[in-house]
Amino acid sequence: MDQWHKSACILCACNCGIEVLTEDRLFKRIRGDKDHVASEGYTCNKALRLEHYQNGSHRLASPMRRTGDGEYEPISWDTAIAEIADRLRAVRDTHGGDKIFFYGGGGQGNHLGGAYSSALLRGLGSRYRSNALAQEKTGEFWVDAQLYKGHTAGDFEHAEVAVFVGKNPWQSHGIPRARVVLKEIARDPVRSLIVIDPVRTETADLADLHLRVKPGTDAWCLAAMAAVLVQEDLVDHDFLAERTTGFDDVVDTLAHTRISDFADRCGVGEELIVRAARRIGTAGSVSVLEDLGVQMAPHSTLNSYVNKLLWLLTGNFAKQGAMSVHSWLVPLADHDPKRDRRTPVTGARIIANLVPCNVIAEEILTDHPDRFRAMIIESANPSHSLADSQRFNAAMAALDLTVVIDVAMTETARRADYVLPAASQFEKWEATFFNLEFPRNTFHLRAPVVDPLPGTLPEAEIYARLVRALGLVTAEDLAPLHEADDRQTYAMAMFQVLSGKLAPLAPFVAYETLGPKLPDGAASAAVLWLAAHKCAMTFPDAVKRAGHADGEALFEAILSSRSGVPITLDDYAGAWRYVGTDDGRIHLAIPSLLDELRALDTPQVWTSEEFPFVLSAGERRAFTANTIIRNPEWRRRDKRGALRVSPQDAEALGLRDEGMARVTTTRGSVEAAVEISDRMQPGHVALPNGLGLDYEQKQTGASPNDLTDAGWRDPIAGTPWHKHVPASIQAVS
Ligand SMILES: Nc1nc2c(c(=O)[nH]1)N[C@H]1C(S)=C(S)[C@@H](COP(=O)(O)OP(=O)(O)OC[C@H]3O[C@@H](n4cnc5c(=O)[nH]c(N)nc54)[C@H](O)[C@@H]3O)O[C@H]1N2
Ligand SMILES: Nc1nc2c(c(=O)[nH]1)N[C@H]1C(S)=C(S)[C@@H](COP(=O)(O)OP(=O)(O)OC[C@H]3O[C@@H](n4cnc5c(=O)[nH]c(N)nc54)[C@H](O)[C@@H]3O)O[C@H]1N2
Ligand code: SF4
Ligand SMILES: [Mo]
Repeated sequence: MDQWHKSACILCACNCGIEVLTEDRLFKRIRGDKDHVASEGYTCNKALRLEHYQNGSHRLASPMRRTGDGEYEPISWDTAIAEIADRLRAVRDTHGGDKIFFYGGGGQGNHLGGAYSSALLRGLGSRYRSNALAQEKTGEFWVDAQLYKGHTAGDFEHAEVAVFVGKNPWQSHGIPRARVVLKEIARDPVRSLIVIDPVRTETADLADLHLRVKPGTDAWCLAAMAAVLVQEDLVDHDFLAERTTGFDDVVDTLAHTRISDFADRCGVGEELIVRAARRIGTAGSVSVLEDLGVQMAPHSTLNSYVNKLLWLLTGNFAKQGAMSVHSWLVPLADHDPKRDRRTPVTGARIIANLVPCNVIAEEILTDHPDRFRAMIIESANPSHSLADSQRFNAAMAALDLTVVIDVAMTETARRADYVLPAASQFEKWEATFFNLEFPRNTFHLRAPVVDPLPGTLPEAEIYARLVRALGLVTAEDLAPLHEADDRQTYAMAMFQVLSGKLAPLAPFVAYETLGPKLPDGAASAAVLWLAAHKCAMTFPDAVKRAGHADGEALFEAILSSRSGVPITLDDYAGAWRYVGTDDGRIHLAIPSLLDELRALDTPQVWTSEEFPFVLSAGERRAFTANTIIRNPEWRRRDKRGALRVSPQDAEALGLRDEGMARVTTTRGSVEAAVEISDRMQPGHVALPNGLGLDYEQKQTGASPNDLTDAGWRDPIAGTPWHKHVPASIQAVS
């Protein structure tokens, strides 16, 4: 029978609430959920096409074992679990559990299952993991950890001035109800929208001030803006004196910056830079969001730092319309700058507990005794999404064991020893930990929309079966929790677990003992019971203000609400409570980055005679969604994933609209359809992300990481410079 079911869109970190009208297993119609706690009915064009994720020939319905090069045979779940457990045990016993590497743990919509992976891995003695955050956000996390030990959110809903740096929220979102909020700001004569982007994006079209930098030169642009604030004394002296340290060191560096030279370097008129800085320096409130345009380009970590100085120097923190540090249900990142962990082979810095994506292959393709020997990959497609696909594939082939857990036979799955089919995000209890808002932070636990595709399992059950097969927990360990017949006794028994040797396996313990008692088959939600209690203990007042008496009440609210719930509520000044520094102040001086800032006096260029163009490899567009939807039919426009080129370059190169071009870099060469676009500036070309996927044996578009080099990365965080790949372009006749 036809029925509407509440769920959420899984195509970007906003996870807008949706309602799905099903007919059998088909998604007949999709609309925004007006009751949703964060999105309030909003969706963009992409959510309506989720049928192409849910159903299609890409779906896996049986565990598979590799029999030869690219050949697989279906096997039963029992066989798969027994064999994988044996082979994990063998790696642990021969080389040590720390040689088992984990990649993924959730994409844009599915983090609940990943919460159980840590139980399996820590139970095996594994210590190293990574995911996509370590190719985009770890530089920013590192800066955050020095400045205030927390993660920030902007209040764009109320900001007088909204600034987007290397970010195109019209297409990529990243803030709730992005298009509505952008239009409101653009319409309001009192408010201003500032965009820093080499491309005239849809967001830039709405901007009051578009600082159209030359690609890769944001460090000069941002430094010039910060220098205007200092040199024209547009800083907030009271805020800086009362709430921060290190201001003098920042002034020492920026007082002498030659603003007009820096303006020349980044190709933005000095007058425009001064206007933008003055607008920020005199506004009642400013919110700023940076993203891949600066995080995946030269000076990435420095860009994050100087960008944050713009709002810190002007005191735009912990007030309406400005920036704040926010709460967590489950932290995405771990902010302890004192712990300097390094990877075992290359000695790369581990930030937020994540190995930089760009060194993973190097950690494996070596005869170093500490190299990784096995990899479990879940909810990620690193053969496609990591820099230098060829090298990552070679690394997979060099491992003793590779296991992929996915809904689809992806580029990565096709290289694994075992492939385990997961139930889709609409076939199980699911959630994300992208809960990044302030002053009201929210969480949404989704119930299944349809039954699991036969043959698939939710991740929580897959990890639990492996833990059981490995005998990491005994029946005796679980007995006291099984026996507890009310939540209070249960909590006491769990407290014992958390203070003993089984603590790392707590999510599994909760799944086994609390899971079966949860209503409607919501066993996978058991880990949220732990998270809710931890959240209520860490932020008791904010949780109470959100309407939950304690952790138990928070958990019950999460479990029973189908449109999400507020988890914490603060007043704006309350943002200071989330600042994690010992003295409660913001530490403005980061000496190594101030050195890098001073070194900007020396010009830098990354293109060459051989590779004269800057390629942005992986742009977000109206119909891209990482590699979450594989069927090319979902794309209403830009079906082939065009290479966008300026009219001037097209003419010089003899390129035709809809014709083909060859793009070549130090690492490879691809062909792509051409779109001539006056949004691009000369010398800059862009390919979309998520293209180059196989569907029914046919590949559509070019795969950006056939072109990228893992060595082309940030020196501090190891994050790739995908938005700035030197390339050459030729017309293909
Ligand atoms: N439609 C869609 N939305 C998505 C996704 C998707 O696949 N499709 N993916 C989601 C994910 S995982 C993420 S991380 C976000 C990313 O979201 P964004 O960071 O907004 O996405 P991009 O389009 O990769 O890059 C943003 C902008 O950087 C600009 N840029 C390129 N080079 C430079 C430069 O040198 N300087 C500056 N200042 N800008 C530059 C590009 O022109 C582009 O407008 O999007 C999320 N949302
Ligand atoms: N060149 C270049 N490379 C890039 C980028 C770029 O801009 N340029 N962007 C980078 C960024 S920001 C990101 S976030 C990454 C994204 O790349 P990845 O982190 O690799 O993730 P996705 O492409 O989102 O793939 C998600 C996978 O999860 C699977 N999946 C979907 N639902 C489920 C489920 O319920 N269970 C399981 N087990 N699997 C599921 C999908 O089939 C898919 O294989 O790409 C990065 N790579
Ligand atoms: S892709 Fe669109 S509808 Fe889906 S979560 Fe993101 S903004 Fe919302
Ligand atoms: Mo991302």
